[in-house]
Formats: sequence, C-alpha cells, structure tokens
Amino acid sequence: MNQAMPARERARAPEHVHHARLIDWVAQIAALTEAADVYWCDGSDAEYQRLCQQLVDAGTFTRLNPAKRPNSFLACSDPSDVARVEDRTFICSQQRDDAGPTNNWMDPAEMRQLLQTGDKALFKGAMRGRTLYVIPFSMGPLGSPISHIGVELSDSPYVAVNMKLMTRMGRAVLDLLGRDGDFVPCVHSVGAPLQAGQADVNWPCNASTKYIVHYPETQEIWSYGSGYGGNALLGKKCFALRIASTMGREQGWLAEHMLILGVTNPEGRKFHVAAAFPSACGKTNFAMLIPPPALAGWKVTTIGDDIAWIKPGDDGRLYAINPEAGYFGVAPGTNAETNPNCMRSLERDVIFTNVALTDDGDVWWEGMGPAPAHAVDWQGRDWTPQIAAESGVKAAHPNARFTVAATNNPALDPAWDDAAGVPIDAFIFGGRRSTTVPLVTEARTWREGIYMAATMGSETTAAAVGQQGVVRRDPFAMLPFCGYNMSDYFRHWLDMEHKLQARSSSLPRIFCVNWFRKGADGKFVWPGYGDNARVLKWMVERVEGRAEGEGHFFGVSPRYADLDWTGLDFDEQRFASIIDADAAAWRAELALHDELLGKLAQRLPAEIRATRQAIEAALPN
Ligand code: TSX
Ligand code: MN
Repeated sequence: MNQAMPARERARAPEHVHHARLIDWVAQIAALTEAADVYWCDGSDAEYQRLCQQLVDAGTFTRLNPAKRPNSFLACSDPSDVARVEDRTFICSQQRDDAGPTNNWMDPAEMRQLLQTGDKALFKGAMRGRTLYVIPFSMGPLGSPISHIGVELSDSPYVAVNMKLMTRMGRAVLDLLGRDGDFVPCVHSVGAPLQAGQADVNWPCNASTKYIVHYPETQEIWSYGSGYGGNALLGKKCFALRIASTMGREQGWLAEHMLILGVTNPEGRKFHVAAAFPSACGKTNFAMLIPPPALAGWKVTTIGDDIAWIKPGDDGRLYAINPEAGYFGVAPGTNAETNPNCMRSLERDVIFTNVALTDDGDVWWEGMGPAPAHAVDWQGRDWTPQIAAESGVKAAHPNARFTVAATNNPALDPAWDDAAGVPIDAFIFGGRRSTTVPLVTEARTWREGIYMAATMGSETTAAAVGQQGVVRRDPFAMLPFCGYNMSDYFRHWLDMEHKLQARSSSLPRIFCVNWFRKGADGKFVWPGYGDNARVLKWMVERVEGRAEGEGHFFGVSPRYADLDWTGLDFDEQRFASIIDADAAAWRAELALHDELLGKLAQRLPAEIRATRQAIEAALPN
C-alpha cells in the first residue's frame, strides 16, 4: 500500500464516512495486513444476499433447498477449527494480577510485538490476497445509553454475514458514530494469506497458530488464526463479555453471561429475570421456554439467550439489554420437544455451521429427530445410521451451531430492542448437579446470592473434552469470559448492593437452581424444560411477597405445597429427593468450594469467606 496516498483512499472509505480516526485506523490495518482490497459493509439485505452468494461460489457455503429451508446456508469448518480456544485466549493488562489467576496473561508490549510490530509479527501481510471487510456494529439497541459501538476489521466474509445476523450492523452505525464517536476496535484475520494465483480453501484458518487477544486498558481486540464463532465474531464473547466486563467495572455496570426473559402472570403483570448457566445446561431452551398448558395464563418471552448488559437506572433499579441481535446456538439436542420456539426460529434465514447435509438439501443433527437414511456429515463424508452405530461417528459436530436473527423467534419479547432496557426483578444462577444442590433456593441476602453465584459448578458432560461427571467451578458462568481478576469481579458485584440501595429499597432477588438432580436409578428426577415454569412462578411470587418457603442453612426453598403442581404427576417424596439440602453432602461441597476460593485467595473479598463460614456454622450436626 502506498503510504503517501491519502488515508481515505488507502482505506477506500465511501463518501458517507466522516470519521477521520476510523478512516486512519482502517488504512493503517489495511497497510499492516497488506489486504488486497477494502470493503465497507452497509448492512443491507442486498449486501447480505451478495456476500452469501459469494460464499456459495467460493465453496464455503452450501445453499440449502429453498423449499425446505428458505434463504439458509450450511458452512462446514476445517476439522481443527470447531470451538473457542481458551488456552489461546489472552488478557493483556499491564499487571498480571489484574488479569488474575484464572486468565492467560501476557505483557501488552510483548503481545504487540508478536502480533503487530515484531519482524515476524503475525498480522504483517496476514490478509494478502484477501478483502478486508469493515464491519461497524452496535452492541445493543441503536443509540441506547446502555449500548456500545465496535468496528471489526476481518478478512472473512463468513464473519461479515454472521455479524449481520448477530448484531445491529452497517451504515446506521457509521451514522451514529458521526465524526468522532467512540468505538472498540476489533481486528480479525483467519491467518491464511494467499499468494498470487494460490487457490483458496473452503474454510481458511491457521491450523497451528491462534491468538484471541484482549487489551482491557486500551479496549482493543485482536484475533488471529480462527474463523469460528466466539474466536471470530468479536462482538460476542470478546467485546460483549471480556472487554465490556472491564468497562462495566470502571463505569459501574454489569456485563454478564446471562439470558434475559420476561414472565407474564395471568393478571398480566410482567417480571424480568436474568439467568446465568454454564455451557450444556440449556440456556437457550430456558430463554425460549413454553409453560405447560396447565399453568394457564403464564407466558415467557425472550429478550436474550446469552449476554446481558445491566445498568443502574435513576430509580435505583437495574435495567438490562441484550447487546446481541441474534442467536449463535448449539444445534445438537435441539428439537420440537426440547425447544419448539427455537425450531420455529430455524425454519428460514439461518446460517448453519458443522451440521449434516441431507440428500434433499436440508440439515440434520443428533437429537433433532428421526435420522435420515443417508446424509453427508459435517466433514463431508457419507453418513448413515449404520455407520454411526458401528463407528460412533457423529453426523453433526457436537458444537455445531446455528446463526439466526432474534426476529425469527416467535417468543421474542416486544421490548427486546428497547433502548431503556427492561427492569430486572430476579437473578438466577444454575448448574448441572446430579446431587447436593436443591431444585431451587432463594438467597436471604445479596451476599448470600453472590456466594451462590461465585461457587456455582457444573458436572462435565460427554459433549466436552475430559473426564465426565466431575464438578467444574464456573463462578457466575463467567470463568472464561471475565476480562479482569475474578476476585475483583466478586468485589464489583458485592459493591452493587450499596450503590443500588442508596437509591432504591428493592434489589433484585437472587436464586440458585438445579434442574439436574438424579435418583438412585440414575435418571433425572425433575421433568425440566417447560415444567421449569413452575419454579419461575414460585420465584416471581416470592418477588411479589405472595409465595412461602422454608429457610435452611443455604437459603429459602419451597415446600411441596408452595409450588403449583396443576397438570403434573409429581409426588411429595420425589419432590423431597430434589429439594433436600443434606448436611453431610454440604460439608463435602464446602470443602470443594475451598479449592476455588484458595485459587482466588489473593484478592478475595472478606464477605465471600465470611458467607462460607456462616453456611458451615449453620449446618445441622
Ligand atoms: O435445557 C434443558 N433444560 C432447561 C429447559 C428449559 N435441558 C437440556 C440440557 C442440555 C442442553 C434439560 N435436561 C433440562 C432442562 O430443564 N432437564 C434435563 C434433564 C432431563 C432430560 C430428559 C428428561 C427430563 C429431564 N425427560 C425424558 O427423558 C422423558
Ligand atoms: Mn454463552
């Protein structure tokens, strides 16, 4: 690139772009990466169609049968590029302790050498032979005081089209930025430059080198080597959680790994709940839940399924927005029974990644329904139920995904795009535990709730690598997503109590749930899914002061008579087996909590230890 050329020309900025700092930055990254071309996304439907067709022509996308799945595509990734890479994810703060013991850390100067300035800096020439897409996006409703803007520069058209579905993307965002608006710069390369005349592959990525890098102090994101999901769609985990969590701590708000849902009771009163669960607990299912018909008049609506940005309002209540505009969800296990609203969302306008292609040009995944007699698996190989039975080969990758706009969801809440956000009445924290943790427990105090969230854990499932059935602690479901020291994060949550109480008497309630207790027969006891609405009902009635419960050493849980059992055959004994908090099991549980608290000891707030001691002291002998 010719450095003497004016920045606007080097950045190929269209006339409607008036932001000099943005234009300069695009020119600078185009020069560093030696991109062959620069394209500014306008976010229009026509552009989306054009880029999707370009991806079809390049072999990255297969267009699905329009009669079966209109306006939908399948992408199959390189087999090495199928999930987030936590061991290649870095928080580059000046001080190692500010990243804390649960994050990978590297000195920012050292990282900049490696990525940008060193002799063999990874981004030097990384986009040779490729187009640099300028992707302006808003996380949150356009112009909301809770929203923030980012600009992703990526050499992946797959990223550009996914960002169109997942965020508010395009020209409206540039207009909002004006001449000097603030944005978080996000640079992404698949790390696979093309030499002159070199043919591209269907899924370019760098099989040996990947870096997912965050500079929390200067609020920048750099991602190299992967084209997949959370590694490449930088608005999601990188910005909306890791960078935003550090912004929230500085500015007094919360960026959380939470779904947001609305619950309306038969009288028409509406409540809003935000819930954090680790992976494989069914967050998207919960966000789209349909109450059983027997709970007549109860309705659940979706505001978000993965991330919540939550700010104190002038009235001292917490207001939440979903920073995203779409769902990037796990396909396997999703079906008309587990999540009918999701299946309806996926009827059209979807990008599928790493599911199987059926002979009639549709998609299939494990747990979708009856298997086709033949399909092409996510790695392009012939697949039949017999092959699966003999070799265990899966048609879809276990982490196969759908990308779809929120507007496809029939249960979408009318307020999902409201700039003011929705007022939060309750937080829910949950995990997958076959023993020990009751179906539902309400914290008696804010601190007790923070302790529940900080120590939450989930048993590993076969879907993830490593040992099965081991409890892995995942505080607030934020372990891989907190952009700073986890102990400082607990402090931030604890401090919220006083900041909010100064202006309001009613803090959100905090609940801990567990849908996954097993009986002696090894089977799940609680029916889960839609019947979780019975638990939601108890929660919002607690908020209203209408429902009773029984206190124990860990908090307050419902007695049998406190839940609505209409239309469900579930006897008192079964209920006792999943609501019980056993003292011996909890002694062992507290010892397990100590492993996490020990790891976080350096900056651990005293209130966390004190709450742990109080629970122990309250245990019956
Ligand atoms: O998403 C789930 N939820 C929340 C739904 C709103 N899942 C799936 C988890 C993996 C993503 C659940 N699995 C839930 C649940 O509440 N509960 C269970 C366990 C379970 C599995 C099967 C049955 C009951 C419970 N029933 C039968 O097999 C008939
Ligand atoms: Mn998530």
